[in-house]
Amino acid sequence: MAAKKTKQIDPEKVLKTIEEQFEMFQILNEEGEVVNPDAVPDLTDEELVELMSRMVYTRILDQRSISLNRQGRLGFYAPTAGQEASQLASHFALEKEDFILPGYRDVPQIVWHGLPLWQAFLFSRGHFVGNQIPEGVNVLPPQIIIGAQYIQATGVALGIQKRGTKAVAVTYTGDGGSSQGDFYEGINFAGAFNVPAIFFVQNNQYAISTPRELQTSAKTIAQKAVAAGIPGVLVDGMDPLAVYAATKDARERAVNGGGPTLIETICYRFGPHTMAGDDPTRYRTSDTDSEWEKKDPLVRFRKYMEGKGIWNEEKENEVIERAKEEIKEAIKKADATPKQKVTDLINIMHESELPLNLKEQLEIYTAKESK
Ligand SMILES: Cc1ncc(C[n+]2csc(CCOP(=O)(O)OP(=O)(O)O)c2C)c(N)n1
Repeated sequence: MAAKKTKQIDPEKVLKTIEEQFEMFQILNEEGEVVNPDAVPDLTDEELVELMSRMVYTRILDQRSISLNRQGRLGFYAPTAGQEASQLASHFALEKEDFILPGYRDVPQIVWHGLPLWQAFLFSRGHFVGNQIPEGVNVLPPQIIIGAQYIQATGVALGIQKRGTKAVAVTYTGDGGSSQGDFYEGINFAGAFNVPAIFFVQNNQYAISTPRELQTSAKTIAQKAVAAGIPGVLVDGMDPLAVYAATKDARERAVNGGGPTLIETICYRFGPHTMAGDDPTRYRTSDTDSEWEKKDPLVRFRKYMEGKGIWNEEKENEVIERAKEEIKEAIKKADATPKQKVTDLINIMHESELPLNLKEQLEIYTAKESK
């Protein structure tokens, strides 16, 4: 018997239709010109100056951190140059009561959210004081397990929802992180419970040496939001105004009961993956580097700000000098922190009574350390 004819669905057409919706949102082009006037966010000149100052400061922090690492004065460090718009303009759209769940490269956001810089340096050294977040600073320590912070962010957002506070949980991972199971579980659960969360994928083109093209055959990472039933946005991550506007919009939606958003920021890290020894020249060409250097978020924003008459070399130098001074003080304070001891690690683990085996170890190490 001949098969009954059913109406044919064209899955390829469905996919294409979805992909076509994900155009990259941009406000400032590479020349710092406004290409999307209706979308320019409502920021005062003072706020624009503050955002530019933070971006310049963070570039200096990156340069200083790299050289401190080379001198053996910092431990783990993941460079941030190139990602300032993605990191700082997104953070600029947040409020103090929002919670940030960073990845290891997202130290700038948590510092601007209130983690003292000297503690960030201690985090880099693997010192436990680096992870003792001051009361009232709503950040979690940087996550090393790729993608794990997505599930935790959903949990934090669920907590915010249950408390009924007007805040969001904001988390960041990379393009590589979007291949992890935790990524899908996090956004799916967040969608199912309609929690106030913003999920960032900073697509800096590489997961260490693995190019974005090998992570997924999806044309964009933002479109993965569709399967979770939540809004997804594709943003030029080298454009501070676009990143700010997209984040502000997602935050508004979240605090007003509209649920989570996935935001993919297209960006590039100018430096190596970390200071632990990868050599980007083995997986990227200098032509690719130069193409992305033209998109540098600092250059683009500087042009825009100078065009408005609210930024100049003198202002920039002031920020650079202030950054250098504060970094010097912060590293001094980190140096002055007593070295961590084995007994510290045991003592900070348990609030209540220690289990027997740890009690024994505590005695052994207390004796050793007192010698
Ligand atoms: C679960 C897990 N698998 C593997 C690693 C090792 N690892 C460290 S960084 C990294 C690449 C992450 O790339 P991406 O998510 O794109 O972030 P980026 O470093 O580019 O910001 C990997 C695989 C890890 N830390 N955790």
